[in-house]
Order: sequence, then C-alpha cells, then structure tokens
Amino acid sequence: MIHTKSQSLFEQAQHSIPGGVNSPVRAFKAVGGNPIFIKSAKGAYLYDEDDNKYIELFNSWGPMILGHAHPLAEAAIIEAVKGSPSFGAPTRREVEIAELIVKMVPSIEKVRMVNSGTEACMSAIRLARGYTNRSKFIKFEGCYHGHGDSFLIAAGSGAITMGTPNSPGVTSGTAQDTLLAPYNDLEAVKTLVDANPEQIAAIIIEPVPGNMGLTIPKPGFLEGLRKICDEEGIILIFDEVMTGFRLAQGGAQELFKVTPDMTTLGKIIGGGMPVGAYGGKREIMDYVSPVGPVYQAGTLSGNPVAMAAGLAVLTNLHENPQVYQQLQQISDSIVSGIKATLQKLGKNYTINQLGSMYSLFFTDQEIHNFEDAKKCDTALFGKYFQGMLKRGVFLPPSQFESLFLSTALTEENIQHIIQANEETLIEILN
Ligand code: KE4
Repeated sequence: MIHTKSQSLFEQAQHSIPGGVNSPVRAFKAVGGNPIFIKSAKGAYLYDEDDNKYIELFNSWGPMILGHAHPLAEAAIIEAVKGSPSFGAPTRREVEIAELIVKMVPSIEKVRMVNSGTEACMSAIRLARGYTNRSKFIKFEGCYHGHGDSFLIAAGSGAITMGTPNSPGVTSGTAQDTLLAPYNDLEAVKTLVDANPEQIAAIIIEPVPGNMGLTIPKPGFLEGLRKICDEEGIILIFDEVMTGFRLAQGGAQELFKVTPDMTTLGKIIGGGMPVGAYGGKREIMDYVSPVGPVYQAGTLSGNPVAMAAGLAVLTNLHENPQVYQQLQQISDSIVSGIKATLQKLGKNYTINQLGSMYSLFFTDQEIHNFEDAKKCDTALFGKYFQGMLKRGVFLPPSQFESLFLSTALTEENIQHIIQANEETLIEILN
C-alpha cells in the first residue's frame, strides 16, 4: 500500500493544526507511522486519499453501527440541510428524537441535547452538583468522559494513549473535587464515600468501559454502586456515550439491569453528526435552565441536520431489534476466529468481548481495570495495528480503545479479518 497523499497531507496539516489532527488519538502516536487521511467511506469500507480500501473496525469510534453512508441517514441529512442547517430555535425533530430516546431508555424521563459526549458529561456533573448541592464526584481510573477539566484525572482513551492521563492546565482546585477509584473495586468506592460524608454529588462510570480497551463489570459491581448511591443520596451517572444503543436498544443499563439516575449519550444518537445528550429522572432534569437554576446552553444543540441523522439511525434500531442479534453473530464469528489462531500459535492473549465491542489485549493477564490494561505490550499492539492495516483492516489506533462492529460487515469481510489477523500475528510473533 502507498500512502504518499496521506503523508503529504499530514506534513501540510501540521502547519495549521496542532499535531496535524483535530483529535489526538487520530495521530497514530501509539502505533507508529503517519496517520491515514480518509477520503470517503461506504458500508464497512474506508477509502483513503491514496485510494486504498480498508475494512474498518472502529466506525468513527462507534456512531456508524449501521455502516457508513447508510441510505436512511444520508437521505435524512440531505433533506434536513435543504431547509438550512441551523436555526437556533426549537424544531419538531428535537421533540421526536427526545421522545424516541425516552421510549428506548426507560430510565430517561427527560433529555437535553448538546454537541458532544464531553458536553454531555460536563453538563451531567454540573447538574448533579447543583441538584445535590455537593461538590465532589467519583470517577474510575481508565474511564474517559471527554476532555472536560474535572475528568482529565487518570483519564482513558487518548489520554492514556498519549501518556497524559492527568493533563496540564487542570487546576488543583478542580482536581481536588475529582475522587478516583479503580474500576471493578467496590471497596475503594465505599472507602471514598466514608471519607467524604455527604460531599459526593455523583458517581460517573462507563458501565462497560471502552476507553482502557473493553472491560467488563464484575458480577455485582454495578449493582453495588446503585446500592451505595441509594444509601448515600449520590446520583449514579452511566456514561453510555459508547454503549448507548450499541450493546442493546437500552444500552448497558438494559443488559445489566441496573438503573442509573442519569445517562450521558453520544455517537450513535447523532448518526455521525456532532451530538451528545444527557438525560434522566424528571425531578433531576427539571433542575436545568430554563426551568431550573443549573445553567447549560448551546448554539447548535439539537440542530436539524444532526437530529435528522440521529432520528434516522435510532428509528432504524428501534424498529429492527434483530440488529443486535446480527451484531452479536458478527462479533462471535470474528472473535472465535481470532481465538482459534491464538490457540494454534500457543498464545493466550486476552480478549474481552461484549456484543459488537471487543478488544484484543497483548497480555495473557485478565483485564479488569486500568492497572491491568497498562500491563499490555503496547509496542506489539502497534506492530499488530500496522500489520492489519497493510492487509486492509483498519483498527482503532490504540491498545486502549474498543473495536466497534457494524451491520455492514459481510461473511467475506469476516473471513478477510480472520485471515489478516492470522497472517499478522504470525508475522509479528516470529
Ligand atoms: P466526545 O466529546 O469525543 O464526543 O465524547 C467524549 C466521550 C465521553 N464518554 C465516553 C465513554 C467516550 O468514549 C467519549 C469519546 N470517545 C473517544 C473514543 N474512545 C473519542 C475519540 C477521540 O477522542 O477522538
């Protein structure tokens, strides 16, 4: 594969964009080489500026659950944009998508649209603090809730990938209100709660983290958080920006039957357009301006094009629940193919899989939290990434990310992925 146009674009980009990218993880720092510049995508395929074709396994970090340029989303976007892309005034589609989200996620009685997952998580924490009149909140090491100051403490995703889980620019005043616990460690949470009586507004968690690589909640962990929050008057926030509408129609909370007080959403609800949302119990959400005192606003929040795209995708998922069985079958086929190769090669690397999300970790240790994930051989992952890329399979460019599958993957694609995986593992392990 040649990447001359991507390389020249990358050189050019660095003169006007920090690092040549608009989001750090895209820069390929964790996997070596220069980033690939994508020209277009359709279904399960990405096409780069040098006209190389890839089967893609991260789908814009989750949104493209139905594959790229899905006709329904495309038609909805084109129709909406013809009426002008933004009014800054309320529209019919915002009501329709809010009612659909309320129908699909029973714990959400009211929902507010914003423009990113970061905004959703920032707003949810502000609302929890305002509603409880408490300042502190608990997050989990390795979980990522966007780049809001108070979250960039032991953050996952690009923050781990770039080696900066604690970012400069976050003041000690901000950081002091962010309490940290290891994921899957209920005792650590209880210790924090006991040490900060009636000071903790919220616990925010990725119920199924993707941002340290896919990590699965241990039996009783999420239920234990629910119990602590009930006993202590703490607001439980599930950050389902990744898992919402992906792991099930009702997200991880449907799968694990644990009901949060608030949920943050993103990715799939925008169908590829910039959308985030936060929602939850009516009495909490009615504490948000203009009906309540907690302020939050956005020029482009709920804009007609993004709402049209999100509505098209969510409606399709709501009307075709068999999509989730289809995604499970695709995921099972790929993962069992990878496991068969690992067994053949005598390697017992860890694979965590749930629905249409999975991560192959380059360690034989089980992965239950951030400390475990940091044991991975990230250099070997980099070689794996490059080996798969040259064989026409585009993975998320970091060990500390989950893969996201789409319904556009065919049996032929699955066989190609399994073959590329086997050839790559043989190549990098010899
Ligand atoms: P955005 O602000 O990037 O839309 O959403 C932040 C966010 C919040 N919560 C969770 C669970 C998330 O996964 C994210 C963002 N996900 C990353 C991928 N791990 C975005 C990719 C990037 O930073 O470029």
